Amino acid sequence: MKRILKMALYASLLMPLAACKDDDEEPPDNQPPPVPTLGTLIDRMGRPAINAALIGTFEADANTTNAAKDSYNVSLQASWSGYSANIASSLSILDGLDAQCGNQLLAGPTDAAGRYNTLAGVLAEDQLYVNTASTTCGQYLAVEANAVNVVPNNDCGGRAPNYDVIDTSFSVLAAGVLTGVTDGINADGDGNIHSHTAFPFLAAPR
Ligand SMILES: [Ca+2]
Ligand SMILES: [Ca+2]
Repeated sequence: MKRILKMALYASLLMPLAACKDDDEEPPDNQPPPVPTLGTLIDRMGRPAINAALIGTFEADANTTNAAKDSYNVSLQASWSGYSANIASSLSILDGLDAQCGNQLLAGPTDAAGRYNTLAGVLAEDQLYVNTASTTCGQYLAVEANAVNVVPNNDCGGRAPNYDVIDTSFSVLAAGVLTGVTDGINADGDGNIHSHTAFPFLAAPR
């Protein structure tokens, strides 16, 4: 009888184990799971505000503007360079924001065709660059500014949640500096301060 009870007990222990396999268990040998198959691209997540400020922004017809922005969002990296001309056209207008043409980052020295092509090519390559060797982090576009020797620095660059990326963008595009040109908005919402360390990097509810 004892043997039968032991077998029944073993069976009752084994059955739930077999039924409760964890689908989230670690892959064999602690290897990371395979990269998921990508779906259709619907948006970009590189430098912020490039599409809003530079792609078809100054077209007279809103439909043309919207079509250009939609096309930009779904374009794969191999075709990014094709947006340089569109970006350069907008850069020429934004350089005039401070009533001084030619002081935009990387603008050519003379009023000649192609003056804005260099920066347009940089911005068309829609990636955020991070200096992982740096332990100082506080400036959006820092790596790019250092690379072109306009603002030498050792900041890690990239983009943290509380960076005023629009002010930095306006400053670079209007006057070739990292600060000084503002959109008049100094923080998200009503002064929300987002976490730099705790996912999902959101401010506390107000
Ligand atoms: Ca300017
Ligand atoms: Ca701002």
